[in-house]
Amino acid sequence: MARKPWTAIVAGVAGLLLLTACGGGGGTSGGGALTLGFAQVGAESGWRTANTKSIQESAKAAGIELKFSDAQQKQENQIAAIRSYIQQKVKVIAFSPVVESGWDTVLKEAKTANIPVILTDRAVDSADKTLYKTFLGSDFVAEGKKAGEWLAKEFGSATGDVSIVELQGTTGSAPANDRKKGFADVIASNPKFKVVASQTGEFTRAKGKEVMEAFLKSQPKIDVLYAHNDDMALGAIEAIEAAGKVPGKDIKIVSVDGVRDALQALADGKINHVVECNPLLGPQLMDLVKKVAAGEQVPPRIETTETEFDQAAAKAALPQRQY
Ligand code: GZL
Repeated sequence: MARKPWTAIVAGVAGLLLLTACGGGGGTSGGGALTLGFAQVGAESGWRTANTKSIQESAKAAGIELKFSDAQQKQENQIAAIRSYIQQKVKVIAFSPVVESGWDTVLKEAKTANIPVILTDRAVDSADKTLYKTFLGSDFVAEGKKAGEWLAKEFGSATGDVSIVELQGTTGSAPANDRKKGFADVIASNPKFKVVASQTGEFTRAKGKEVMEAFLKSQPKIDVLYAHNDDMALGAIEAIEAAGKVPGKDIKIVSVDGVRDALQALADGKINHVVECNPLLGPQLMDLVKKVAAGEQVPPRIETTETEFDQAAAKAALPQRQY
């Protein structure tokens, strides 16, 4: 076999080193680790904090190099982060869309760059399902239905109208749209259930408290608060107590997420029912990232398993609650 001149061998090795240094065909760091760009919504709630921790810890455990950004609940920041990941030629992009609409342009840019995208937690309303590989998260309509079914049971024997106030999540977000729909579909079956006020509390304690203060001033009678997440319910409890009323008794409260502070309030009788929404998506996400990076087929939608809590279940769950 003809021996290669030593110059050809050196050039070949140099080329290989150069490719590796530049991340080869994209998607690996200098050390060869798979790179994931994750554009997070923000840090608005206890649920989001637990979700971020799960993603960061799982990436480390999976040996995946994580590039992470916090959009402070602004869509323009998430779009900028995704564009930055495209420029950096990451292997996979994942994100939790703060709102459902307005993603087609940037997702088409990722597709053009041959970077697969995974949706976690929240969905988008894009008609083009080829813009992302899969969705990993909860069925928010089912969560809203569970909250409605609890209310229907709790107030089934009530004679007069049941006045409900609703603290919605972030306007235009999938959890706000779907939790509102699921709840409304269930209570529509009984005309005595009346939503007398419904407004966004932006998934935060501070805004939930502020809006609940306004509800308490404007509504002559409030029997129930339906909060799209625990943080808004916990803020509302502060407003209810400041108004001299007893949360959990004068005003019954049903909430969604299942963070530790809400389960404690449930155990203390200040909240009456909590529907779980599981934030610990990290391990499943990393499995999906590796499969997608390898070009493997993945299911179009993967839903998380979750439960709901009454007071006894909350007391039982608290000692082991991770978040
Ligand atoms: C639901 C998630 C929601 C939580 C809120 O999957 O998107 O956003 O219910 C969080 O606590 O802010």
